[in-house]
Amino acid sequence: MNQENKVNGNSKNKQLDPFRSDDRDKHLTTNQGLKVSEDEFSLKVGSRGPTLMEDFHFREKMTHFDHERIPERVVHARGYGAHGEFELYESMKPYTKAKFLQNPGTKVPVFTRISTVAGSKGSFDIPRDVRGFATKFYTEEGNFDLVGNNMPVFFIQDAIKFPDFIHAVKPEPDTGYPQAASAHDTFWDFIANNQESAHMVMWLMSDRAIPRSLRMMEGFGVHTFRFVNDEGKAHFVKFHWKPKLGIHSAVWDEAQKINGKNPDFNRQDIHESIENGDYPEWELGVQIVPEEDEFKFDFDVLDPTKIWPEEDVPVKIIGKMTLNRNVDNVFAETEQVAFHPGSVVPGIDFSNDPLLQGRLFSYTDTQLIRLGGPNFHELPINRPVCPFHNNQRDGYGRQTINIGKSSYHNNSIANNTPSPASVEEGGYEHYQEKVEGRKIQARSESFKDHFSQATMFWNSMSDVEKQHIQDAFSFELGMVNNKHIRQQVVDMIAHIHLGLAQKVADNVGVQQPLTGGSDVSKSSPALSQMNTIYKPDTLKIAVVLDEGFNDLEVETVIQGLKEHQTYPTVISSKLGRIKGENGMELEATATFDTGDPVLFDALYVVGGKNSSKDFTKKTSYMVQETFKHFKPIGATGKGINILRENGITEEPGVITGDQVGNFITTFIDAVAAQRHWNRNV
Ligand code: HDD
Repeated sequence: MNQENKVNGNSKNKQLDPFRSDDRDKHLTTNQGLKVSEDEFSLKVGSRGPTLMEDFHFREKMTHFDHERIPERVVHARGYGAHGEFELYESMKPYTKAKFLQNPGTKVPVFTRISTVAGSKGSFDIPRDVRGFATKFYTEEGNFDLVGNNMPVFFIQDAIKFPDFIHAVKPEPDTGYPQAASAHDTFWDFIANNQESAHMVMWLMSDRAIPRSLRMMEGFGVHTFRFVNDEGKAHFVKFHWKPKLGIHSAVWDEAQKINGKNPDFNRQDIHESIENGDYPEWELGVQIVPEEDEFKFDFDVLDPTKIWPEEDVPVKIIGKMTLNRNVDNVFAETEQVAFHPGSVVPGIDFSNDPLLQGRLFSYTDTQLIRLGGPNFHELPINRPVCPFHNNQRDGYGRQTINIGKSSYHNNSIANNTPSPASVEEGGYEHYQEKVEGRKIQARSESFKDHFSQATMFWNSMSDVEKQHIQDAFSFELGMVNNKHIRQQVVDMIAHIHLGLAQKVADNVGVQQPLTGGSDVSKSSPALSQMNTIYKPDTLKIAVVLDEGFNDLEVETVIQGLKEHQTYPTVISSKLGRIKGENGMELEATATFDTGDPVLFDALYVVGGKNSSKDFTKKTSYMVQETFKHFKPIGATGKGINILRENGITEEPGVITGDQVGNFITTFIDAVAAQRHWNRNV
């Protein structure tokens, strides 16, 4: 743990401190504080006799253990959480009275949990899936939770369908599989029969669904919210998180392999980054639309299957979140944190998006069963940093000791306190939107165009991204047993793009749709990951070397790589010191077994003086895999021979060099580019 952070905690960390317990160098006690003298042998009648009920330490220890598990989240079960802070760059005063958005420079503590959606808690990190992106801002006016995803739209338009959708994507009920995968019959059956999902499915089939690093993906509040200023005027607003390292993804073959080689790949990456002081950062952006413009778009601003194209409504960057402290205890913090899109502060309000409206019910309800009662707000991670007072009392696990006789309103014995605050005193007032209508259960006409933005998404992709989407559809539908479902989905894709539907149809053995297509020609360049930020910072480079390597050269290269903020790892046939030709030693911290190429962002091949056949064979495997996944490869000295043997020296993103200085510069450029798509793979 970074000591500076541990010591100079923000207000949330200071609040958490009294709850932290360091058991090191202490005596073992029972929960009653009694010192325990024996923790290996239960109390028995003679050393070979039966155990006695009287052994209170045994009973307490075992009972606690028996009750250690709580239900996992019904969705978003697998998550990684970290603390940090949000700093405001630009005042939002014209739009919202939220205090933490008034004065540039204001900092508030945050806790962010990033999750996969469909898989169980023990599943793997890079399934093809949406990522949850939930942030709790601990503000002086109470907690504001921005409970979003890494995709800006959703599968359904009304929350009443959420249980159906989740049932469809979770493992099938009669078999219990597949785990953490949408590539199966029930998911695609749902999609084909609920075509409002068309736009979201395009995102799910895109590279966005397989982020290489959680530090390199966007976040979105998805719904339209409202900002309300101190004059009571409202604007519609959408929230965005923009990663400072850009948006980068794995390729599918690589992702599948990572899930086997290191199922914790994403969480380990972000955990280690924070430990190394490479704090992940996202800028907060807002898109703001005046209420008067509500009907100026060719989509409904309340529809959660629609984006506001950034070229039409620019994203204004207003602040930055930095995650700078890992949790001390995953259960106490990451598992027990309870988010709720309904946790807002004065100046932030909801829209009538029917998905958002339904979510406002679901989150407290789910915490009641997951966290076992109504007092989960008292758990240290969930407490606001400002005081809270009300007449709610009792319930399982209650911690607050409320003093006094009165626990009701109105009262006279406590001077009618706690008392509601006026708006001027900071009391939350719901936005007084005028709403009239009949009570009906129907989809608004303005929610019925399911395909235009799906086509816009397709139009916005580069050729490589289009190919990936086509491959993803082909893979996913290829896993669907029921031919009828495959046909239905392909017919649905035809409404997005006929050519895509026809190619997928060919790949999955169903009839090519002959009609369909779309006349939407609009595209939004901001949707393509190709137009992102490219930096070498924090990328991991495998350095493969053997005994007798050219140590002077390698030392300079490794030094150069470090100066460009990358992380070289020496890999060899065995762990430990490897000797260079001039006697210099380098420590191999991974072997060919533990350092699979899919776990690295780039490869630097050094080789050795008299490398064995086995070394060359294993290095060749690393070269081939790295090459196939379009990742940068560099080689110097004997390493160049190995690249030659693999016939790839002339390919894009493959850098060979005898002049070390030039080599470092060109290799780093190739590393920063991350993927070299125009290879002959
Ligand atoms: Fe949800 C968890 C995000 C629709 C019901 N959701 C959950 C989490 C995130 C989201 C990030 C994990 C929070 C954490 O890390 O603890 N959910 C979304 C987004 C949605 C969305 C961005 C659509 C725009 N969710 C949605 C609907 C419903 C729910 C329509 C139900 C009506 N979501 C839940 C839940 C969860 C949850 C069942 C499971 C665990 C939890 O709440 O705390 O209540």
